[in-house]
Amino acid sequence: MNDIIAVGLERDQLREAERAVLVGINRLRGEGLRSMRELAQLCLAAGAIPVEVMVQPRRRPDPARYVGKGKLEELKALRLSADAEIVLFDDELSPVQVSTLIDALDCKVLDRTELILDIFSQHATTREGQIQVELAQLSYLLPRLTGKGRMMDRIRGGGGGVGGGVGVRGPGETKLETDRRQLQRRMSRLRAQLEEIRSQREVESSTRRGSGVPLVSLVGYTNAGKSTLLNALVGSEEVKAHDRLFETLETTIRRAPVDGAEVLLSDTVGFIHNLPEDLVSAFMTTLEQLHEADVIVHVLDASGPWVNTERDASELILERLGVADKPTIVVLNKWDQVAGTARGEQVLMEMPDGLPISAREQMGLEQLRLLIAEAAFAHFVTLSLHVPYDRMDLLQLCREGGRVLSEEYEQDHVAAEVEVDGELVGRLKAFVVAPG
Ligand SMILES: Nc1nc2c(ncn2[C@@H]2O[C@H](COP(=O)(O)OP(=O)(O)OP(=O)(O)O)[C@@H](O)[C@H]2O)c(=O)[nH]1
Ligand SMILES: [Mg+2]
Repeated sequence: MNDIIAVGLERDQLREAERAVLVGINRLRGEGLRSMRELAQLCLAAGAIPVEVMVQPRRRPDPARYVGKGKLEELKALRLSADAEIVLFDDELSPVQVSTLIDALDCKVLDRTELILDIFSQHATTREGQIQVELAQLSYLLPRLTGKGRMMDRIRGGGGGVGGGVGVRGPGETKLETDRRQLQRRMSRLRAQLEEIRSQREVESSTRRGSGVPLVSLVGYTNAGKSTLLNALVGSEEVKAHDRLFETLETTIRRAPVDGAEVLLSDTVGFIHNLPEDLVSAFMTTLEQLHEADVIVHVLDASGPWVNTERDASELILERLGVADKPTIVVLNKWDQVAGTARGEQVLMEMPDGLPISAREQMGLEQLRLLIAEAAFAHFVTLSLHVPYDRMDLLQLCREGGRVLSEEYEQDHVAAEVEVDGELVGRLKAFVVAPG
């Protein structure tokens, strides 16, 4: 695990971090390994250190204990010898499983969904993000509040004392102790607040639509390099990029130059395999602007061994969001890592539709800009204009909402070729000349 640990946590975080044993079952050959590696990365992103891994080959989890009876004994010993405060399970656990596991292991027991929720709550910075995370946490907890207080045991971590740590952030104890009805009231209040933020966003987006600037959305598996790519295309360090899962939670929109024009570029929350249902609905708002995207850029980490699986998982989510039909450009990012290797060749053969780029090394970005411009302005019309010098404002409008392909300054007008759409076409009518 050392290679993973080295990249995830800062030095001072390492000292205080809790230690975790990771547990999973290997349903299909190989798939278990991928999933466990991802669980280790999630663990690091949440601020804990994976110290031991246990994988039991079986078709499905045991309904009462997740693993088999003998394996649970082994796990107990492993947790003690590894001196770990947390045992992390790779699937969502049922209340019965949680109860049995806490009794047997006498430590903090967390599942994959809680881990993701924990990371989200650490990374949410805007009010909207925080509300969404709290909503997701509450809807995860609600069906699990069975009255036996097991949930609290689990959060407190068996007899392990209180205090901060993984899986404890978020709604907090006092809120959990209140009854279901109060939780539900809290949830409807949060939904109302979200609704308000959403209507505000409606206003903003209709202003944007009026401006006619195409919206290009970067999507893809978490850690694929979306934020790095946004920064590279915008030409500044706008968004934090970090080798950590779910670094970005909130949507950022920036203007970016492409081949003689500008587009709006948006960065979004990363996708992950088995995205918990609660989170899918909670983050719908964030992902909703994908419906408005004119073009989607699907960013893949071509250097990782799981590029196919990650592409499938992301495409599934795009389908569920109802945006799979939009014009999509697939980019094979981190190409600097695989250029000229057999691995690179294989990826190219399997994904001939992918454009190899490196966001970090700024390779292939010119071609990507061309592809984006082509897709974003596909429905625009090209006009040849003679614009009088006292109507230069019109050319400015073309620049903002479309593209100025050429301009020549002549005696009493500017001869320009522009690409525009919408109402701008009508406003330019008086100045259109026959081409040539
Ligand atoms: N070698 C290499 N590394 C890259 C490239 N692009 C991004 N990275 C690295 O990959 C890691 C993740 O990059 P991010 O841009 O944060 O990824 P993201 O898709 O925004 O991730 P989330 O916001 O967590 O979903 C960072 O350590 C980047 O430096 C690239 O072209 N080549
Ligand atoms: Mg990001």
